[in-house]
Amino acid sequence: MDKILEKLKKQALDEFTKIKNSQELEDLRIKYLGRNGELTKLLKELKDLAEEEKPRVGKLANEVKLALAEKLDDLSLHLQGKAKNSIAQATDLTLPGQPVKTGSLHPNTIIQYELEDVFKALGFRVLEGPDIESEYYNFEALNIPDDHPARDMQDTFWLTSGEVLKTHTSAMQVRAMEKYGAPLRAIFPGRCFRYEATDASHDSTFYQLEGLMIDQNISIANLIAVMKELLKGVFGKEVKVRQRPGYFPFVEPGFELDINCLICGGKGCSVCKQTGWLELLPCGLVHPNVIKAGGLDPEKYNGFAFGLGLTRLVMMKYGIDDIRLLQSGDLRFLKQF
Ligand code: FA5
Repeated sequence: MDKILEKLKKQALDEFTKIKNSQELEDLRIKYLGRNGELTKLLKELKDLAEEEKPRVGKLANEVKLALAEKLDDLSLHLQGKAKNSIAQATDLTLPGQPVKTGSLHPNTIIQYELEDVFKALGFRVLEGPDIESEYYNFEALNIPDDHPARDMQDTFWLTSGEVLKTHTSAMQVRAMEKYGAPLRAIFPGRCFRYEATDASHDSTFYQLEGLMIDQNISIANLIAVMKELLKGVFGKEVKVRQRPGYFPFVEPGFELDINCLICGGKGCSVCKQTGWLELLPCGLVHPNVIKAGGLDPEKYNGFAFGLGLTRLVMMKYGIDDIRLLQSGDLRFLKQF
């Protein structure tokens, strides 16, 4: 038995010298020390030895087992060290960094951030509202009761819960007054949803940026001054605009501010529906009923509001002739910004 053990030890240690990787190491561990390994089998035979032989041979067998296990552990550490070294060698920390491909801001976001800066400089705070809105804030609080024909002006996505996908950022007006009271200067950029047939200037999902100023003695002159500042901030130059009366139940009086179409220079195209003008900035003085819904006294406070078509403004700024490109997710389009 002594000779068999010595022979097995030598054979195993010889084989261990040829190990090149951790898989081979594991295979040899199983071959000699595994449950059915060669040494394990010999150990099982110890019980058949004569009683006086058992202690000596048992001790020797244990020494062989320990020697093999120790050698395998050493080899395992050696292999791990080699793996680490090869990674360290492959990474030369003195080399210059490789450029990482990054995304870029969506044109809508670029203009939204620019406008936020313009308005923050004018003392406006930036607020955001929910996309799923209650019927109350989207319509009723804005002086559009259930049976009012103005509800038909906006084709609405109704949810089975009775809520709506926000059709306009005006839905934030009363929420803001309730939360911040007066005086108040705030803008609410946000995504809007309408159940509309799409064309070059209409999408079912688009962005607006609402502005609201509530204080004492606010006039149309304040409104126009802010509108001019807004357009100057985006275009960096004077742009041709026209103002005409507009009807919205939540303002009185109400206006539409149209911008001369910058796609065709006012000659007429599919974006401006051949009129040379694009409806961009409806606005007006906040209706007393809306001020009341916001928890404020309309005898004391008044204000103006506007609902900028942010997506259309982006089109004008960058000369984009189809609104649908903006939500297309087409990288060839997006990479240009
Ligand atoms: C409104 O949504 C009012 N809440 C705006 C308002 C606010 C009026 C405050 C008075 C005071 P209107 O439905 O016209 O109004 O939409 C406002 C702007 O959003 C439009 O001028 C247009 O630029 C843009 N818009 C409307 N529908 C779409 C659409 N389907 N696709 C892209 N832009 C749209």
